[in-house]
Amino acid sequence: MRRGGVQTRHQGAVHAAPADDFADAVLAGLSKPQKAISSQFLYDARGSALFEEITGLPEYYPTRTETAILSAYAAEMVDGLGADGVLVEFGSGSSVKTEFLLSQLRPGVVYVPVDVSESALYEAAQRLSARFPTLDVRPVAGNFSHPIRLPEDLKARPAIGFFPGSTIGNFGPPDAVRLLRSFGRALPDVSRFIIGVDLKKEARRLVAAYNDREGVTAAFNLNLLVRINRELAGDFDVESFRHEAIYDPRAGRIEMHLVSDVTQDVHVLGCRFRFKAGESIHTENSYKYTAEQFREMAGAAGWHVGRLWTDANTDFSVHELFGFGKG
Ligand code: SAH
Ligand code: AVI
Repeated sequence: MRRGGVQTRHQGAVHAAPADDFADAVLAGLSKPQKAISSQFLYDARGSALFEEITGLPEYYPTRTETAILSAYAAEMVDGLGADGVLVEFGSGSSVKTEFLLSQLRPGVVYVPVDVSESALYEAAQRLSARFPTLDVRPVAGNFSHPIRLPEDLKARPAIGFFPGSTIGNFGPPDAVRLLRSFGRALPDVSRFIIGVDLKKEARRLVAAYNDREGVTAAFNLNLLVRINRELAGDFDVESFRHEAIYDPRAGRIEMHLVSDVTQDVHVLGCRFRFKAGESIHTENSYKYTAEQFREMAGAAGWHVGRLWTDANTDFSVHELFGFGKG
């Protein structure tokens, strides 16, 4: 590992991207015929901690598989990025995987983690600053679906964008293309982009990954109701809802739902919402793409496709893309 003598710096997170309003999203989402709340709201402090627990579960293969790919090929992935380089990570969470890339980078590099979860951002920034004393960490708190503006002094520097975890899978094809295009605009011209994408596989393994035996994914999903009760004066009887994860083979996605066991009324910010027994709130999609499908989407978003790294079992893929300027 190469480290120099520059002082580590990380200030508080910059709110460069507006966070979506939780209250608006919940009130609008519970008013739809199929109740739905965007998965970005699963990540309060408890949700981020539960997600970290998920990453260690035996059924949840994506994290360990992608980690193995990154640890084997990190040097190739960041080769050529010099001391004036910038690493921008979208949905950085705990930034654990990032350490593989950072270990290969030179002193002077700036790391910009972007995440909606402030607790995850701060914890990661502190850990990374301790481990990489020369790293300049500049956290950005906010929704990466909104246009992200890099700090002025970084705009013209060589950059690598990093989007691991198959978080792109939480977006269906049209939204995924929009997001990839917007990341291209956020990054300086002629950037490289490294992105992890979970691959299609048999339904049984997928369903197990989102329905673990210990019930951690259930707790992660149900925590959304706990968050609504706490932050939005909700009165969800959390015990009367259950976690459900189903695979829709036609859409090629896992859907997470919170299903009401009984007919009941729930109140949020003084508004009443009726649930029939068996009715659900749709809380997350997790699309599984083939490598070819993903490359097509990346091309449609204006990226040029580069190298592809996978594990021996082809469970997970990490793609290299090249940027195009500000088109
Ligand atoms: N990159 C990490 C974490 C993946 S979990 C890994 O690979 O393990 C998804 C992360 O994206 C969470 O930290 C969550 O807070 C963040 N996230 C989800 N939706 C987001 C959004 N719309 N804007 C910004 N961050 C988001
Ligand atoms: C962050 N995202 C890609 C995870 C996924 O697999 O869709 C979130 C998750 N949901 C349930 N388990 C993990």
